[in-house]
Amino acid sequence: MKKTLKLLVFIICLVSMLNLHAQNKQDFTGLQYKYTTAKETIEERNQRMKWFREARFGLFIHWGLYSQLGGEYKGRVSVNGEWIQNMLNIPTSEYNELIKTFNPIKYNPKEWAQLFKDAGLKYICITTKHHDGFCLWDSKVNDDWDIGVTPYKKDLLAPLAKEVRKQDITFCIYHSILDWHHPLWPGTVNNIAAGQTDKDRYINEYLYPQLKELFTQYGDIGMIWFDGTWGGNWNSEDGKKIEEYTRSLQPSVIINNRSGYEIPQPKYAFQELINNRYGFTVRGDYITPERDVPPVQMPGMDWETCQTVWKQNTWGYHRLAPYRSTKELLHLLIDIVAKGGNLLLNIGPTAEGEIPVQIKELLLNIGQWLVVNGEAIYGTTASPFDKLPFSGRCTQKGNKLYFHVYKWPTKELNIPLKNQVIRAYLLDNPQVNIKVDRGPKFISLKLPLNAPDPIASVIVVEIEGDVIVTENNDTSVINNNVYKAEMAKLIGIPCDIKIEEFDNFKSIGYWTDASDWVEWSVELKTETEYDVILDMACTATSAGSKMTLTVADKKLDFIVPETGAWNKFKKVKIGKMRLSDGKFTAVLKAHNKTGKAIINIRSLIFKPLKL
Ligand code: H79
Repeated sequence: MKKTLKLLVFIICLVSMLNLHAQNKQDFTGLQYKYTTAKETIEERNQRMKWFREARFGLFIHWGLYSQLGGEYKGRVSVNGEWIQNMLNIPTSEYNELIKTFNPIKYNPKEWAQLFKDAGLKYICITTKHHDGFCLWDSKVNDDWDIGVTPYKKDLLAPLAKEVRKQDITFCIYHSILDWHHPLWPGTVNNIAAGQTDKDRYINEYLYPQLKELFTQYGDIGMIWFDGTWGGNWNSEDGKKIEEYTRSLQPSVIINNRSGYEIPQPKYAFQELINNRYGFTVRGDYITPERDVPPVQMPGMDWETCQTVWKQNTWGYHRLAPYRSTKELLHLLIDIVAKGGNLLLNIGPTAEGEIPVQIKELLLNIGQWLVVNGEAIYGTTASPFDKLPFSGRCTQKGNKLYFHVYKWPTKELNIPLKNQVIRAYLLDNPQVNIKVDRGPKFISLKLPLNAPDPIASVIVVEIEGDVIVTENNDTSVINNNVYKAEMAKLIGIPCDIKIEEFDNFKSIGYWTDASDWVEWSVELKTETEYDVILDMACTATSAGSKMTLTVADKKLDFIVPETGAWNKFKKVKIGKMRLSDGKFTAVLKAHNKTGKAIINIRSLIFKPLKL
């Protein structure tokens, strides 16, 4: 039975991979507009989306009864703070007690708003209600499970909306459609409240009236982040209706993709990488990859990655979870913006209403960087480069290219750019021009000795005309027959292989099951003999697995060599192949696994030999 299931999954995977050409970008222009429930012209849509597209950096706030537990209950720990009722199977009668003790007396929305301003945030999105159903405002259609019943009593949303708007920050709301507390919610798996469930009554008597309260009592809402349409028999029609209802309350509101309204799904050029990744389904006004950054740019698609400050999957406050570093979060923001998306960075205040000091520090560090470098983030668009020959990212605005340099070069910085350069300078010192030399492929910037910023230093290059990238970005290979990790199809039942990233390069990793394999669509321009090279890494203890590369009817067997470490990549020649020109599939399979994993791969390269 298990075997049949696996086979079925495998066939479905294969079918979904047909007709896909690996490429770096895919244009989605017009797609979301075509299926939107908003009645508007494309110009009106662009106008409505404008603030969101320019904002680039928002804050997610998860706050509720669960914040009191901080991930711990009666000596047991849940990885996830806001799911604790479900994760630790806390009896409803016990969880209900939390309403008697929620009293955020230290809540100071004015101070919060100041902190958010200092962090450089452009919008905030707060959980008005999470899956446990507790409401942060005193709802008229709820008399047992909202802030009005707690010792605190006062509405938490209005003062926050007011204070953040004073700081020019857009107020947005999160709202869970599923509700573990409400007896009418028809969710099966997660419905902790026992009752005579009735979806239509839940929608009409509870969900919609609550949305009406939120959209009529709190001024202009920038965006609503629906979540949790699973567990019940919520369907596309319900999704369409809730979008239409929401838009009828405030036509300019931006709606995320979790309303549940199904629109025809586009085939992504990199489908194999995003299959089943959470939040990629195209619905609403923009897509919401959760804890995940799309592997490449998606021009024409509005998107926002949400990620939490904690190193583990907790969104609500957690007492024990370690925090991410400033560097990690800044690089995350820069990477996202360089791909054309937004970052919605999540924090969880304590039940007393305090923002943990570690979070304050992270936010202020990011804010300090943005004071100097915000110009290179806000209102910018994605990088024109597929790849840069240094560790860093690029964003652009008008005739300015912003290079966010992670590793400061010891000599010059080379950029594969054809345009005339008007001038180049450091963003933290615009008065001083940087000397620019021009080579055949690159412009070369003579940088000062020391990096202005240890995490990311921004160099501005002002250019003439539309940006023109030098064709061949990769200097190491003739003919550009480089098949990168992100272009590979990862295959298995299920597939353990994943794409990871070291030093700014994507690589194939987690190849822990010898029955999984990878494939590339290869197109060769010349019939000749090729050196076949793998840019690869493997530890000494794992080296030695036997592999075969098959291209057309040619086979190449080799033993995986060691490079010293899983992140120490070397270009290794695995052999020669005589191949004709044309389109092929290059299939790389393993025969065995001698250590923890088989191999890590950045690229497969066919280097034509001179005749
Ligand atoms: O609000 C945050 C999550 O609680 C919510 N979306 C973000 C923004 C979310 N709800 N459900 N899911 C995400 C997907 C389901 C995840 C689960 Fe689990 C996996 C539920 C149980 C296992 C993650 C890990 C949540 C609890 C443990």
